[in-house]
Amino acid sequence: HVVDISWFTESMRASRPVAVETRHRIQDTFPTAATHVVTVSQYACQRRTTTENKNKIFTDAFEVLVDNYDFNEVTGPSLAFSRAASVLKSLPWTVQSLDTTHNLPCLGEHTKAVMEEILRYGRSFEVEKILADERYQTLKLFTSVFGVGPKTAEKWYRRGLRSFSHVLTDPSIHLNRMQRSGFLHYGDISRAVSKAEARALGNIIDEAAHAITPDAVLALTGGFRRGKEFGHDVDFIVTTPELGKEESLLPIIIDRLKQQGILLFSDYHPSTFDATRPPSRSFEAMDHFAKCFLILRLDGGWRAVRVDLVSPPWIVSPLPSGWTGSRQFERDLRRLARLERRMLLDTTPCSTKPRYRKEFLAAVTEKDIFAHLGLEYIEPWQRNA
Ligand code: DCT
Ligand code: MG
Repeated sequence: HVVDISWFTESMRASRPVAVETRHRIQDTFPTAATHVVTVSQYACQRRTTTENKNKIFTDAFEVLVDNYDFNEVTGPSLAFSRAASVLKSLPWTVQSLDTTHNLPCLGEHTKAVMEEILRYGRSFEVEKILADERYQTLKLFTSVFGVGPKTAEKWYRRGLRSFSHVLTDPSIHLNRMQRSGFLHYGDISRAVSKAEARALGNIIDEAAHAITPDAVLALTGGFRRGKEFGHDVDFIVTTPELGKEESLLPIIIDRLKQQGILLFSDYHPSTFDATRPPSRSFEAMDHFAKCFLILRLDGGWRAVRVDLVSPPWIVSPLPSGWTGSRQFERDLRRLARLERRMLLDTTPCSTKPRYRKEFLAAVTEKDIFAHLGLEYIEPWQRNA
């Protein structure tokens, strides 16, 4: 009864051949001499990745490199190390020798050199050098504040600021509302949120949504839907089958939370949904639905928690598809659709591009979306890429 068109696909001319999927074979020699062949796809959406990461020693190092490249706005190597980390996270075995990685996708020369160092010395000197770098440390510190992105962090760094007290006492620095809340609740919101806390927040928001309409539907999404024990925030989708009513859900929920005295911060963005916009080709395309970024006070061992709510129209999705993540999983779904299937995956349903023959494939469930893309269904708990 529900039509999920949140993952709009647009197929090109029917005559165009569909690119052949690139698959890589690896010899899995772990743990005994008994060898069996496993194929590992270069796309995260064709791999099953649980929360159990057997190669954390490598992926932690890669993440430092990714952050550092991002701070320097170097996108190629940043993506390369993100992809490499994601491939290693999907392995059910720990890499103990580079010999076992020959046929794994996405591991380039630089990646392998870092892995070699870690295998040999237990650490990477390149990573250690970055960790000791003042600019890296400062940008890492500043971007850990809610509302402070790499641009702002860089600006502060260039002004010679190196610590929170520098920022907070500098008369020339004007903090916006989000940053003020970020500093005010820094201790609390930089502490991980537990599953039990996520559940407690779910009850509060569910109650607020149901007070508006008994038909409201609330679904947990983001990392907690993927089975993570902890998160940096709690993500929810909230909607209702009454057409158009979803527009008013978030403002009323926010108002109610305020009345209850538990709203510490709210940044509401109304829907910017525009049917004339072509689907986005961007990796990072966010959807255009009404959403809000909140800080709520959770009772019982008082603490502040970051909460994101998104409210798409019912027809688009009561299903938590695009917001489930992981980020790399979503990126690779789009990349595979575009490069291997000649389709565009997007949350906005219209393209005016004349060269393309428009054909929208409706999906009722998340499973339909995978099926349209010719993919095996990957459970949310297997999407921790
Ligand atoms: N998302 C995305 N692209 C981004 C950011 C987010 O596709 N650049 C999607 C995927 C996950 C979802 O939004 C929620 O984002 P986060 O809360 O940042 O991620 P998370 O996986 O829930 O991780 P955490 O546990 O740290 O909150
Ligand atoms: Mg999250």
